[in-house]
Amino acid sequence: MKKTQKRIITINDISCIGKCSITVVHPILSSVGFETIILPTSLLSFHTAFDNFTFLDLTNEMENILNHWKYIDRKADALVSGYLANIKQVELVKKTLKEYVNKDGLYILDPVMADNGKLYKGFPSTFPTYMKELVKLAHIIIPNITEACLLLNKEYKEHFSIDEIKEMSIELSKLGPEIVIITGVEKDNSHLGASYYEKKNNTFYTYFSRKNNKIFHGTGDVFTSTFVASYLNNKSLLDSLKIAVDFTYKCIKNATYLNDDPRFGVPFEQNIKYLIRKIGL
Ligand code: PXL
Repeated sequence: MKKTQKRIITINDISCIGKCSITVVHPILSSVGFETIILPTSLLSFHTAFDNFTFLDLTNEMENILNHWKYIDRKADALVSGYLANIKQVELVKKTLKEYVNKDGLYILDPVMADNGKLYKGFPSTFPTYMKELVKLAHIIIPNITEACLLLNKEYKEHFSIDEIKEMSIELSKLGPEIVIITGVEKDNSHLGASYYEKKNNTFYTYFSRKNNKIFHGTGDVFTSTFVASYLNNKSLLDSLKIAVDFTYKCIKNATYLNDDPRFGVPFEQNIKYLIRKIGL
């Protein structure tokens, strides 16, 4: 057993059915050896891509929890934030970072709010402006292309060239983050993957797997958590990018075999052993 254990706070919703957010991020980070502390933003019967769902906004309870955590000193090495229920929760993420993450801790922001050119149900059009506040504080951000466009006030279109993705990454890094990872990058209409831009050495890199025509829910969360699982286990940035792309692709491939409704997400659970091997644990 290792003598130290990294501790990560995850801020995300609990969607009871339709694997995404906490039900994806938490098991993946736990399975690679991290202690996870959860701060749930909302509780839903199904995620919002279903036609109907119940929605319990947990903002008040988040405030209670954050005020209560001060009674026990247990700061985290990293914060990973995802789906927020409203604008007020942006302030609560800032409070978590300030009060419960070590000074040299890492903030990884997945600015969950949109895909395929559209904001998710329930988000006001002003939401990206508030999300930008968190971009300024994050060390690493992991937007998809739609979210990157919204953060830059750039119009979304079906296709972006790799040069345009690089330009957007550089623009986003100017807002603050040291590393910008963009997901859902396409090559030749046959490959899908992600890119990273690292500010300190001005490097840009893309990595792809084959593209699957069916789109499954929750794959952004699978990508973010496998990236964090690798990077915080001291894999290089490039290796972490490759592991996250390959793992996500493998899960999508398995999901097509199961032939389930894509809204129920991908069977990442069946690939956890593969992830552990890839990370070299
Ligand atoms: O995976 C993104 C996500 C997370 N949480 C909820 C969602 C979505 C995307 O639709 O609805 C509740």
